[in-house]
Amino acid sequence: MAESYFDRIPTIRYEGPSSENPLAFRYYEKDRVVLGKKMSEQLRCAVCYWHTFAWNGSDVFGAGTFDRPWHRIADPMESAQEKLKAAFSFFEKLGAPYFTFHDRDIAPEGRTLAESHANLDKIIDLAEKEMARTGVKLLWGTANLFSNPRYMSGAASNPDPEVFAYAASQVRKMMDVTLRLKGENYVLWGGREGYETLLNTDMGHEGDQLGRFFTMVAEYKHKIGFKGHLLIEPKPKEPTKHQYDFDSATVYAFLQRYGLEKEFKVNIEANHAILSGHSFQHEVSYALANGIFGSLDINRGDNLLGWDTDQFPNDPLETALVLFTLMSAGGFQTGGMNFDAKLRRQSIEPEDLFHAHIGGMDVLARGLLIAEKMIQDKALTKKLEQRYEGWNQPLGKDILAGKLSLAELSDLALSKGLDPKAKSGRQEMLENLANRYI
Ligand SMILES: [Mn+2]
Repeated sequence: MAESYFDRIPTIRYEGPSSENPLAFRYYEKDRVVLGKKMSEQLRCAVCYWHTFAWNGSDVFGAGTFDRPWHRIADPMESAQEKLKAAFSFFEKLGAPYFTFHDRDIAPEGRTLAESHANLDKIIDLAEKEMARTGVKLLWGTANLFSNPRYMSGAASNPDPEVFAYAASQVRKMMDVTLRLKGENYVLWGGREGYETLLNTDMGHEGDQLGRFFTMVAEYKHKIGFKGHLLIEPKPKEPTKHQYDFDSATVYAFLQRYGLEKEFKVNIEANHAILSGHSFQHEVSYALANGIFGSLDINRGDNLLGWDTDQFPNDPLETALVLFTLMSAGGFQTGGMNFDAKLRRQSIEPEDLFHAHIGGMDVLARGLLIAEKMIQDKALTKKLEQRYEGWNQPLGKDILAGKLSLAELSDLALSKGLDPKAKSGRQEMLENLANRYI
């Protein structure tokens, strides 16, 4: 290619909220210190390879709409090299500190498993050089255990143990690659781990298979000395009717059943949270409360559509409330904000990829600044603490310390003639208060 795909796009810079330049940040100011760290270090934004460089804009009704030059190259390895060059030029111009990928996004599947591994090694040699050249880091790696028809009945939960073994080889390889590239986490998304009908599914058996797979992954992590977190990404409904990793609570129960709750955390996606019937903030709060919060796939769904639309985030209040929850708990450790988000099919030009990511990073930055005000003012936190203040009094403390039995509490309620009065939850007042920070 004589001209690179993103040549006409300038390096994106911070110009402040009054800027009218659509190819500039209005809030994302990477070195600005927010809550004790640089904005770039608090948000840890990552660009995903699959939607942004591998997907061609196709949907179930029609062909790809994006005319990406690397998709026109017939030789799959040459195409992968051009895609890699374009991807790193995108990361550099955008100024995103991290990226994420599946094995099959970055290098093509070969005729055999061994050839697939060899293809991956060749492209990873080049990726390693690009990472050194640009300073862009790997937030996490993962293996695609869902696209190839061999996985149509699941990977680890497949009725055929040979498919399980094939998946094990892919995951082992990608864990090695993630370690080599100093990736900060390793992700497992259930993909096709789930079922359509119990007429052909032994749910208990498939659970044991999945538990065994995760156990092997945890053992291998320790064997190779990978220090990052292992993350499971909950998702309901799609692609199978019943997905085993439905939501954070389901994942946590599963991990506890197989004694893996200290080995895995969750990678929570905004759109998946909505599809499971929760809010994004609920899923984040649940994971934090149970010590399994890991990382975020940042995107949004559509209120009118019941599937995974994976749109770029654009709601400052929703983002601020999630960041308020996360930052109040100390923020990310090894996780970050991965844009698992894709353009609409009609957004066909190179600059549309920039508009999408600039908007996403700006809404996160704005949300972070709002969350900072909420945390510093303490008004919301104080109201919450006041609501539970009874638990700091002797009765509440004794209950939680296990000093009173059910019968003793009953005797106490009767002897003191307890008659607790209902207190307002003040929801509307609190909603008004939250809106004042915007
Ligand atoms: Mn999604």
